[in-house]
Amino acid sequence: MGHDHTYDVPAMGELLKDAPSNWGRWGPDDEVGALNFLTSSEVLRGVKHIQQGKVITLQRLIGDPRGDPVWPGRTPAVRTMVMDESSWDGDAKGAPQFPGGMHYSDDKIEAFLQGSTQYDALGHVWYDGQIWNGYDARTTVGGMHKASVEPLAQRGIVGRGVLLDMARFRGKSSLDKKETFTHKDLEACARAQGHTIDKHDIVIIRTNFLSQFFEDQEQFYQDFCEPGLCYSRELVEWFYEKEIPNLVTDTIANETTYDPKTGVALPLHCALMRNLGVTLTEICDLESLAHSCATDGQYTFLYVAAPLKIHQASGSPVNPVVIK
Ligand code: UVW
Repeated sequence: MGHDHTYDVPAMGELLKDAPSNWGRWGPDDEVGALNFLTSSEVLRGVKHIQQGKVITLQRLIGDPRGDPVWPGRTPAVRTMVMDESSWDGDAKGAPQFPGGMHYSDDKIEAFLQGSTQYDALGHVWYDGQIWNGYDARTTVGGMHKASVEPLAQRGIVGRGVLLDMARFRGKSSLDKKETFTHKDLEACARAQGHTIDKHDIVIIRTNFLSQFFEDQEQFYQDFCEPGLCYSRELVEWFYEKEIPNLVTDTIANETTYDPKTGVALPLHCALMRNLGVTLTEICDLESLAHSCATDGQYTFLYVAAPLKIHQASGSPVNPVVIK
C-alpha cells in the first residue's frame, strides 16, 4: 500500500520529537505498558457499572460469507475442513475407525493475527530502531522476543469501558473516509451521552466505517484512508494525562490512516503504542453495543478481554466482552 504525497512528509522521529513517553515508567523489563494502570481497584471500579447483567460481545465474525475487512496487503483468514463426514465416504479414504463408530470434524485456519478483531502487541509498530520501552527493533526478528502479545494475554484486560459513539454523535450512520476527530470531540460526545471520560477508562470508539466495506469493497479500498482520531501533541498529552490503558475501535487501524496535516501514516500507533504503551484493539463490531447503549442510555460498563497466548506473536484475535 502506498500513498501519493505532493509535499514533504516529516520523519516520525521528527514529528514526535519531545512527545510524552512512558518508557522506563514500569521498569526496564516491562512489556504491558499502560495496562499497568488497570490495577485491582480499576477492576472493581468497572464492576460497579454492572447494573443489568447484560452481556455483549465485540468480535467481528471471522470468515464472514460477505468478506472480512482487513488492512490493505493482508488477506482474510482461510478456514479449511480437514475432517468431516465425507472423510468416511467409501472404503478407501483411510479415515480413522474408532471402536463404537465415532466420527468427528476437524478444521484449521490460516490467518493474519491482525486480520480480525485483535489485540496488537506493544512491539507491533516502531520507528527509529526501537520498539516499546526502548527495546531494540531487532528483537522482532524471527519472532517478538520483547513486547509480544504473550504478556498482554497472560495479564488479561479488565476495567471500566466507555463507548464513544462518534457516528451517532455526528448524526450519521457511519463516519466517512478521512473524517477526523480529536480528544475534545470524544469529550463532547461523552457529555452528550451523559457521562465523563475518567482516568484509566478503556476508550471504545464507534465510527461504523466498516459498514461501508460491506456496501462496496472496491470503493472501500479506493484511496484508502479510514476515519478516526488524528494526531496532535495535545491529543497525545490527553492520553498521557488520562493514563488511558487501551484504545478500542471498530476501524482497521484505530486512527485516521494518514495525518491530514503532514501526510504521516499512523502517527498515533507510534505516539500511543510505541511511546506511551497504550494497547490498541481493532476491527471490533460495536453495533450491538451501540444499539444497547442508545436504548438504555448506559455508556459505561465492565470491559473484559483475553487475547490468546501465542508465543512471540505480534497480535492475537480476541472476542472482548462487555457486561452492563
Ligand atoms: C498496521 O500494522 C499497519 O496496522 P494495524 O495496527 O491495524 O495492525
